[in-house]
Amino acid sequence: MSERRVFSGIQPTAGSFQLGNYLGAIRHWVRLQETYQAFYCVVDLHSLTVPQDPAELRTATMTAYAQILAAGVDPARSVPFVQSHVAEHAQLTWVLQGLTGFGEASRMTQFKDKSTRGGAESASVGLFTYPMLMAADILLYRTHAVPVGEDQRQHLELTRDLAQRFNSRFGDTFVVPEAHIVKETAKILDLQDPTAKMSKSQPGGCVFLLDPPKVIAKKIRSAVTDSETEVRFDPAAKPGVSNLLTILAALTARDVETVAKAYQGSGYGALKADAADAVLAFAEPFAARVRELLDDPGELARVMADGAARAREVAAPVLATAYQRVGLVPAG
Ligand code: ATP
Ligand code: LTN
Repeated sequence: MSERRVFSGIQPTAGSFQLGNYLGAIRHWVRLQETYQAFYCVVDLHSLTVPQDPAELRTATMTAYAQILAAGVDPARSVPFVQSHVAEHAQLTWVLQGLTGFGEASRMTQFKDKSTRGGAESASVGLFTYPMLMAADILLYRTHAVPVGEDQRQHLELTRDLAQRFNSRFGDTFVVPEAHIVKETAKILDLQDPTAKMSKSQPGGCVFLLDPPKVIAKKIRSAVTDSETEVRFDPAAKPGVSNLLTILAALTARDVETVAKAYQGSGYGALKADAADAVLAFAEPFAARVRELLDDPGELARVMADGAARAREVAAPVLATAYQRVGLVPAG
């Protein structure tokens, strides 16, 4: 087994993962566990940065964990765990907050978007320090590669800056991680507004993998395209059609140009129908597996506890080193 590590996280903020989460991130998690020591985390602490309902958060965390396993993350080959089970994440965050500039944090576009959406006054301080918690997640495991979608690139840059800053002030402690962003599927677009990324917060154009098959198929068949009829991969001029081609190509392991050629002369209807079939071919067995896992909460809790214990084994000594390097006196 390689000594190189990957780390990634996903928020448990909705009942179901969306297609962009799967194609942009989790599909790559599954692949990377073959060649890396992999740590995959349901980042429940990140969900506390916006108002949340306690019962919903508990359910969403269990469901998110089950979805990671159902997607193919294998506890025998990787370490799937829940962020709040490993206290070191919150502890290292505090250290990193002291190293982050106020201006630097203010430039994070995700913070700017999310805080202006609900009115800047009502945004929490947690939303502002969210990227330092994410940096702590990554740095605690001396991570080399972080598979994420394009929207996380700026947070990764901040994580790299913080690692370098810490290392140069206090001595070599953290690995400076690389973003692992697969270009083809880095930004799956909203089906109703193909200029925006597919997002849980815009449910109209978002495919939730655990939705009933009919709902999923209808959303894909009613995807916004354009007023032409020609199927062509051209993200700038034809974002809607190109997005469907990207989805279909990724799910059938082909490249977009090959897929585009297959629809020359056949119009948008056939492309939409086949894209819907490809999504359902993945989503239906996926949902069945998630239900099976959730039907045995005792076993799920056991796998979770085992993941947390293995994560802590790596995180605890790294935190202890960081504490010691910044000058905190050990307790005993
Ligand atoms: P949403 O916008 O739906 O709330 P999110 O970014 O909050 O999504 P997370 O659970 O935080 O979702 O992210 C999980 C992973 O999915 C991240 O690596 C993120 O980059 C990726 N991701 C989210 N949306 C897309 C998308 N439309 N295309 C590609 N990757 C995506
Ligand atoms: N911020 C990410 C989720 C996330 C993450 C991480 C991703 C939290 N911690 C560590 C990669 C590595 C998001 O909103 N998608």
